[in-house]
Amino acid sequence: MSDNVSSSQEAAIAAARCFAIEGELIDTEALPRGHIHQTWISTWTAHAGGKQRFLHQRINESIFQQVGRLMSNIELVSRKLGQSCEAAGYEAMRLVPTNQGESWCRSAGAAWRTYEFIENTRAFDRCTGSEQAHATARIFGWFHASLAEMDASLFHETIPNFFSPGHRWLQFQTALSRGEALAGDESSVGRDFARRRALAKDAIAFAKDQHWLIELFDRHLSKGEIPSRIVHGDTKLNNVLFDAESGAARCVVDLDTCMPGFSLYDFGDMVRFTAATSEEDEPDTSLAGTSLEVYRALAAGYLECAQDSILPLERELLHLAGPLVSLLIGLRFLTDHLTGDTYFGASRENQNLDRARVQFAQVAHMEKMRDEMLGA
Ligand code: GN1
Ligand code: MG
Repeated sequence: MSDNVSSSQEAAIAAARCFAIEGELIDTEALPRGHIHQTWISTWTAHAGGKQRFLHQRINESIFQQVGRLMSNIELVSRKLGQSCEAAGYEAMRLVPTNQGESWCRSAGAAWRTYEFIENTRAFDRCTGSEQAHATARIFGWFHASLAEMDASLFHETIPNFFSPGHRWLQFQTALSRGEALAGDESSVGRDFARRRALAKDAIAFAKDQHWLIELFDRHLSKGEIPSRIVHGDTKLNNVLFDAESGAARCVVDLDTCMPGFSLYDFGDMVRFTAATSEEDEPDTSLAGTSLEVYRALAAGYLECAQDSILPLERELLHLAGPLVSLLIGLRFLTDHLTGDTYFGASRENQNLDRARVQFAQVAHMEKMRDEMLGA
């Protein structure tokens, strides 16, 4: 074990001990998951003689700069879901309080939180078929319905403009123009940007062609025609835990981006990830696209739960939600590629560019299937 790994393991053990967990700590192991936080699982002896596991997360404070606000949103959502999950046949994430009764703590300078580990479940990075897609859309539909009556003013916008299409476009434009200013600069930063931009020429051109989608949604959002609602904000298939035996959807996880947004964002994010025909970072873009069959199952499942609570305009734009969110996430990956992989990080060369190209290939594929998606 390298020094780095063992010291981060020690940090996780020290943090785990700050939470109100009874029993003896037996083991701690890292769980490599998500792009943002560092996650660990600890195992403890339980009173009844068995074992109990917990999930500890070191919160990424360069992204979530106000941890108190982030955790306040999560407390509100998990409490509310806890009240309605049993009747719906689902479970809710359960936060473990610190020894002082708080929802998070600082340990050796870092911010940590702990959840009870939900046993006997599986998460999927790729969808197994229509049935699973339908169950995914239903659990997120239930999630929306459960939060629909909450007072949005209680929530904090933990990452400003997170859902704003115009803001994502501006971030992309800013990255490009900052790079233009460096053009001809012989420093290593200037050369690196020029190299990254040259590699991404096709993706940059594609993004520019799709600006109309951003304008369309921005127009409706700014006029309030698409209403603000509490959303999940990261409705990827792998943020649903499925029962390891029955395969039924059991729990929605990753409540980090629960805040005021718009429902079509969540539906679109479900489409861009669950209906994807490739991995999110597939280097061979000929494999990237969107499955119409999975899209149909998502639309049916979502409408079963949300039909009565969405406006006619939201229903009308449903088929464009997938293209919009693929474009937005693609723009974010591309921006990260252009600015040196500082947000999502990259474990290999050009990973963020590959991620952007996959999203854009999905946008192009959905454009070809627009009539079929409209009819779903
Ligand atoms: C990030 O880390 P993870 O996988 O939960 C990101 C989402 C993106 C997603 C793309 C806070 O989520 O917005 O859709 O990557 N989360 C944040 O895979 O930026
Ligand atoms: Mg997430």
